[in-house]
Amino acid sequence: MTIFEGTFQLGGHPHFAIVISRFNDLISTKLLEGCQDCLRRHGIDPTPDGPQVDYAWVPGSFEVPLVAGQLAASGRYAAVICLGAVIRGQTPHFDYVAAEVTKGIASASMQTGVPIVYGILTADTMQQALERAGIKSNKGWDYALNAIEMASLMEKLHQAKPLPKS
Ligand code: INI
Repeated sequence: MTIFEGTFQLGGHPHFAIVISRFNDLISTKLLEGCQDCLRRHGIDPTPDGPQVDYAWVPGSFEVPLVAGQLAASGRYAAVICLGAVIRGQTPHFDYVAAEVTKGIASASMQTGVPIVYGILTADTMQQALERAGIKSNKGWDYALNAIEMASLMEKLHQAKPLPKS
């Protein structure tokens, strides 16, 4: 039987899109830096005026799934990476935004068949978010790595020959 597994070296010049939420941009811009650093070190040119990565900025995480879904449906990208931060406040707003962005990204990925990486940090405090966006580690790096692995895996699945009819 076949074992399908993604790698971290992509052939050709695959295109990626990154959707970034401006809300809590102290965090999302740090995630973006980590994400770009990982792409660059895996041979993908992340420069905004370059040929390989397109960027879309949205007001908040709630708006991320719509834009990520449209980009994925365009068929132009090997993967779409979503970056944002939802931080708990004094009201239930956090729960609504976190739930919708999570469901929305999963649903857009399932509907389009394109990997859409869930790079939305959810944290109880700004301190927790900062620790994951550069102080201790930078999850943006991991999100880019997930995108590369999924792009590679999906390419292998697409190339697999259909099974013979029994
Ligand atoms: N958007 C975020 O990205 N993070 C948050 O923590 C957040 N909170 O808590 O309010 C947030 N709200 C804005 C929301 O994403 C929409 O942009 C807004 O509701 C307009 O649709």
